[in-house]
Parts: sequence; C-alpha cells; structure tokens
Amino acid sequence: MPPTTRTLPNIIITGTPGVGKTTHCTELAARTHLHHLDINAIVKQHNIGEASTDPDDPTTVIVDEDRLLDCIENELEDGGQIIDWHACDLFPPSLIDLVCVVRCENGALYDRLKERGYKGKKLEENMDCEIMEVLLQEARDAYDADIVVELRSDSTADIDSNVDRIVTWVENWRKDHGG
Ligand code: DAT
Repeated sequence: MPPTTRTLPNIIITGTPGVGKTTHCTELAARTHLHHLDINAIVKQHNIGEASTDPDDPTTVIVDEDRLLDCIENELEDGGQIIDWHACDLFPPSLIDLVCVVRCENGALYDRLKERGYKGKKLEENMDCEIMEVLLQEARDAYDADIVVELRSDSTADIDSNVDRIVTWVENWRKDHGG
C-alpha cells in the first residue's frame, strides 16, 4: 500500500454492541482532539438505515453501506477520524491506520445489553457475536494483522489504560507523519 499523505490518522473502534465503543471514542476524542465519527448518528442524519423486517428483531437497523461510505468519504480522506461502529470491514484499508476491537467479559456484556433493553433473539445474537469473536475475525480478515488490536473493556480501569495506549499511538503516528 503506498504511504498515506494524511497527517492525522483514522482509527476504527469496533466491537459487539455494549462492549464500550462509544465510551472509548468519547474519551479518546477529548484527549486527542480527533473527531468522533459516530456512525449511528450519521445513519440517522442521512436517513440511510431501514428497520429490519424480521418480526423478532424490529429495532435493528440495516444500513446502506455504499451510501454510508459516500457520506463519510471526505472526512476519511482528510483523516483525524475515530470511527465508532459495530462493523469494520466496509471501510477501505487504504484509509484506516488502526483498528481497535473492544472486547468484554460475557457476564458484564449480558448485564449491559439487558440494561439497554435487549432481549430474546437480539440479546442472544449479540452475546453469540461476542462469544464467537465475530468482530475480531472480521477485523483480522479485512486489515493487516499489525494494525488490529484487541482491547479488554471489563472495568473502568480498562478504559483508562486502553485510552492511554491509543493516545500514545496517536502521538507517535502524528510525529511520524508530520501531523
Ligand atoms: P457500545 O458503544 O459498544 O455499544 P457503550 O460505550 O455505549 O458501548 O457502553 C455500554 C455501557 O457499558 C455504558 O453504560 C457504559 C458501560 N461501559 C462501557 N465500557 C465499560 C467498562 N470498561 N467498564 C464499565 N462499564 C463500561
């Protein structure tokens, strides 16, 4: 892949719903001044999601990924984005510098999803997604192994140490790329 001309990195924070993506992104954006690209908000803003037709799962939104990429293409090309989304393989590898897959212990995740109102099939499928390491595998299949990092998010101490680690990575990346 040719070296990037961006002076700010793009980072994906991905993982099963409830693992702590948004919590990490908010903290990271505050510490680095990179932009929190909240894909849920973009989907709503541009009306590019459709409610699932599955009667067991009507709250899930199916996103038009081509239109999503059109909406965020310019921001990704500029760099400096922290992408907050529960999928990752749609973002072009040439525009991605780091992929953090946030993971959570099953019991804690179950409690967080229940608190969010998940139940039945939706709760089960999301728990299976975490147990089967679906997002970790998706990240490893889509990006170079050396930019994919697995981060635990079981406790608030984990958030602090993960964010410290990513902040250091961003500082080094910026030094290396004239940012
Ligand atoms: P996501 O964006 O992955 O759906 P979130 O950041 O909204 O997850 O977090 C879901 C809930 O879990 C929220 O109430 C904050 C809490 N949480 C997230 N990470 C945590 C952690 N490492 N320790 C304790 N609570 C955490």
